[in-house]
This record gives sequence, C-alpha cells and structure tokens, in this order.
Amino acid sequence: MPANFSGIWNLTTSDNFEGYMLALGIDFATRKIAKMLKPQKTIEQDGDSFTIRTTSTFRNYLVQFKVGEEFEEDNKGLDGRKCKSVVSWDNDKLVCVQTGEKRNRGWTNWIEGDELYLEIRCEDQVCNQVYKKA
Ligand code: VLP
Repeated sequence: MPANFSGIWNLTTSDNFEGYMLALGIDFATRKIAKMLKPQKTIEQDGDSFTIRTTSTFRNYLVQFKVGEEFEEDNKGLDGRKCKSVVSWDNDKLVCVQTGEKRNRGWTNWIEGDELYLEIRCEDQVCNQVYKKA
C-alpha cells in the first residue's frame, strides 16, 4: 500500500528557498515577501490521485494530478512558466519532473513520522522544506 499524504501540513523549516527563487527568476520584492511566509499544504490523496494546495497570506497554489499521467502545469502566481509535469512513485516518495524552460526542475515529497518533507529543485539549486502535521 502506498504512502498516504492526506492532511494539513504547516511549514517549520526552509533551507535555500532564496536560491531556488533566484533560479526561477523571481524578482527581489516578491522574494522578500515570499521568504517570510509560512505556507500550509493541504493534501487530498485518493489512491494515485492528488490535490495539493499550498496556501499562504500572500499567494496560493493548486496542483492536481494522477501519478504516472503527464499534465500541463501552469505555475500561475509562482514564476508563471508552463511545464509538462509528471509525478511518479519512488518507493514511498512522490517525485515530480517539471519539463520546460528551466533545466532540472522538479520536486520530491515524502513523509517521516508526523513530518512532510519537500525538496524543490531548479537548475543547480535545491531547497529543502519540512512541514509538520497540523
Ligand atoms: C515562487 C516559488 C510565493 C515564489 C513566489 C511566490 C504558494 C509539492 C509542490 C506542489 C511546490 C511548491 C513550489 C513553491 C514555489 C514558490 C508564494 C508561496 C505560496 O509544491 O508539494 O505544488 O512545488
């Protein structure tokens, strides 16, 4: 049985979010606001079907996908670029490859105890975040 990511998760730590945002070309003013945020993730999982909402006082982001099915991702409110994205299982890790203008773009989510880990990648930058179950 695959891992179950469903729940509400609150950001506790974030490492090199600045580097990740720089790689995405996020402007100075937006970066200053974004790095102060403590986003919350609300994940709904039904087997291989996912809805992931990342919400904050500044902007919200929604993505919906089925594992193994490529989809068009419009990173509206983030860097605004479009990607062809596909998510797959690597054991109990959820691995997304976001193919588009930016090289080596993607993310990995996994669970350890009552914590949700997120690694987000763009070009040569890696940001690691930890969320705690609400
Ligand atoms: C852009 C980068 C901050 C920063 C500017 C706006 C939404 C896996 C996956 C599901 C992610 C998170 C990507 C965050 C990139 C921000 C607005 C912050 C609040 O999550 O869980 O989408 O890739």
